Amino acid sequence: NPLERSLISAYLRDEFVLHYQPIVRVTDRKLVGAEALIRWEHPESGLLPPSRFITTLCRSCLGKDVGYWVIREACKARGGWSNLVDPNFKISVNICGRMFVDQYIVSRIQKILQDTGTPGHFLELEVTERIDLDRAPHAIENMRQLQELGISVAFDDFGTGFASMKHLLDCPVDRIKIDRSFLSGVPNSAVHSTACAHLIELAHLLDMEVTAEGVETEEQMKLLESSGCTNAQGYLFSAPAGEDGFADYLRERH
Ligand code: G
Ligand code: G
Ligand code: MN
Ligand code: NA
Repeated sequence: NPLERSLISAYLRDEFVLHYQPIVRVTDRKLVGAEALIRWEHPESGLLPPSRFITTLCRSCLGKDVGYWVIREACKARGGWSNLVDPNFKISVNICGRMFVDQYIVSRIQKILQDTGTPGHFLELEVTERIDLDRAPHAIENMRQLQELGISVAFDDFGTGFASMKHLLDCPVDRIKIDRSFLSGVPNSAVHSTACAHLIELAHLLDMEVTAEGVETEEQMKLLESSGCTNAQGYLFSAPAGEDGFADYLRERH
């Protein structure tokens, strides 16, 4: 697979970078965290978004290594922002579902936390794909052990995955992230607005927090406020920015 070969050389040449998008609390818009989003600084094509390579990367032999590299980079960046953010500011990292299947995931992440001096509660793992729990029953045990380290687990793109409801009930999840396709219909589509409000209500009934993704307008914020949504993320606050750009954003807010 030629893409896979290019990805390997990209990793060896250090061409992956992380961008960061702020996450704010809905009630007062206080900055509570950021999501790390991978990009590939391609020498000829420029900055490539994850949609161009993430599926192949996750399936490749490099998937786990890059996954741990992302966690390490994000923890280092979080450490560098300590004077600019709240002590509870979380850095959220997307990980392929299959990483929970890695029998060493707990010790490898524990090592990253130690090496970078990161308390567990600084880190949130976003699970982007469905984990095959029948084939990997220990994935849930790994999740619980990570939570014992203070790390939180979020279900990403919630509402779009196959059998996501059953999945939600089976996994010890702290938060759901409502996919931006739901917000995109607010306020024009009554169906989308209703679905959004009910997803938030469902999460609360299950004792989970909710981050709404793709928030672009004040009208969307009104719905999130009235539904009691915990956090919001989207262009209304900021697009994802490179590490320097994000640090500038933090300094401006500070
Ligand atoms: O930044 P952008 O909106 O293009 O990201 C699209 C999607 O790519 C994200 O929603 C996320 O699901 C996925 N993604 C981004 N960064 C990473 C990463 O570091 N690892 C994995 N596995 N997925 C990522
Ligand atoms: O993890 P996930 O795939 O959900 O990552 C979020 C993606 O959505 C990022 O690639 C980011 O660039 C994109 N994004 C972030 N905020 C907005 C927004 O307000 N509107 C739209 N259309 N896309 C967004
Ligand atoms: Mn995500
Ligand atoms: Na998402």
